[in-house]
Amino acid sequence: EIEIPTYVINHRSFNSRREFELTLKQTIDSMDPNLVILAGFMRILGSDLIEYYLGRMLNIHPSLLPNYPGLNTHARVLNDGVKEHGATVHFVTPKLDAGPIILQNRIPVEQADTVDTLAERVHQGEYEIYPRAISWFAAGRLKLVGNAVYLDGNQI
Ligand code: NHR
Repeated sequence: EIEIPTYVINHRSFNSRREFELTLKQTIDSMDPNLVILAGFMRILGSDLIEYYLGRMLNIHPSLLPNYPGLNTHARVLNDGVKEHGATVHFVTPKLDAGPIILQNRIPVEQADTVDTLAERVHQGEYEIYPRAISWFAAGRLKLVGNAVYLDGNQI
């Protein structure tokens, strides 16, 4: 059994994004992490924080980036009638959902899909690719060099 320390930081208890992000940074750094992973994180982060964790912060986004950055991706995919959807693991950079891509999981969009059924299948794919990318990083196999992603020394 492992115990994972948990801290809750409510952005609504701060007067500015800057103050929220300072507390976020201090809290994260108190744990001296090798890697920071966003999971369902819904606040746009300022470039100071992003630059500070550059190359050691990942996000998983529910679309096949660069398609559908931002919010409400499943509804937008259904509305556009596109045939393929999925999830993307990427390094976080100041430009929203635009950081270098590490892994993607693709799923077909079915005629009968709703936002809920699509979200469920996208999630199943996320459970495969996020642990894979994280374990690559933990093993020292994954690196961000400039805007390029390297796995085992080879650019991907
Ligand atoms: N910050 C930076 N600088 N770069 C990225 O790539 C980021 C980021 C912060 C979060 C996750 C992202 C996603 O996976 C993420 C990537 C929230 C919004 C957003 O519009 C956009 C993208 C993502 C997460 N947030 C609103 C805001 O004003 C609030 C929305 C809400 O509360 O419902 O922060 O999609």
